[in-house]
Amino acid sequence: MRLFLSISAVLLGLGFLSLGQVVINEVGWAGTAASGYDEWIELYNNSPAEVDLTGWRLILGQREIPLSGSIPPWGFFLLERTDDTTISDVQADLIYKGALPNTGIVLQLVDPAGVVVDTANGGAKEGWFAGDVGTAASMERISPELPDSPVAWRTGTKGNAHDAKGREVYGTPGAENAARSLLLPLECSVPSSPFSGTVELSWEFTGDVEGIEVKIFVKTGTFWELVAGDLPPTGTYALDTMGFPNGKILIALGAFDASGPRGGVVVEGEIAN
Ligand SMILES: [Ca+2]
Ligand SMILES: [Ca+2]
Repeated sequence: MRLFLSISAVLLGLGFLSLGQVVINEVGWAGTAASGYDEWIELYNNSPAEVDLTGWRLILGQREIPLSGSIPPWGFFLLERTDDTTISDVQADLIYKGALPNTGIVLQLVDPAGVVVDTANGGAKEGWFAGDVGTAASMERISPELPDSPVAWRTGTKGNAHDAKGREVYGTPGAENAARSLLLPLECSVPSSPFSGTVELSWEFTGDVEGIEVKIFVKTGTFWELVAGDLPPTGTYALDTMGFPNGKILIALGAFDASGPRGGVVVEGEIAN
């Protein structure tokens, strides 16, 4: 049996992972040009219904931030660290305390029932999946439907917002991510789980695929591991599952240009060899 999807399709239960209503959409972990301490975080409501954030929490490593207020349908929620001048020309929805160290941490978004509905930077081996200290660039999710993984985040570019000293922010605090406009349509097929022996993945990225390299990552334990790179925009790959332990496996496949991913998919399955 083969499964097909486009990147916007929601096919829960078929192995292709998708996300809930509210996601961690952008992480300004490097601060701004004005100050490395001027960090910020953006949430996004990827649904047609307003979401009341009462009882929700955002966990930054060891620190827990209680959320309040609400996010409008298809709207953004901007958290600024310490004060509202971090992003000087966008009003914060919440001011928080706590650091996002350059060495990387995992962010978790928890709903009132205690369910972790999203993460950011989960399983990163070191540092952050994207973002840059030199330009104080953010880590932008390329699609609110793509689960946290090495194929889900791209480094922010110079946008319209300004920092505490009036300089342009590398990122899009409180506004649609620039990375989202770069998304390439994808068709992907994966055998149905459980997996055994060799699993054949096939994919086709369309659109402006000049310079695109496909990479495949696998997560069976704590960290994502790169298992293949330098693959063409349309291709197949035989993943040998014999080298992995039996149990849960996540497979992430992404189309990368020189600056980061421009589309991808995350598949969840079970290895039973
Ligand atoms: Ca502000
Ligand atoms: Ca944004």
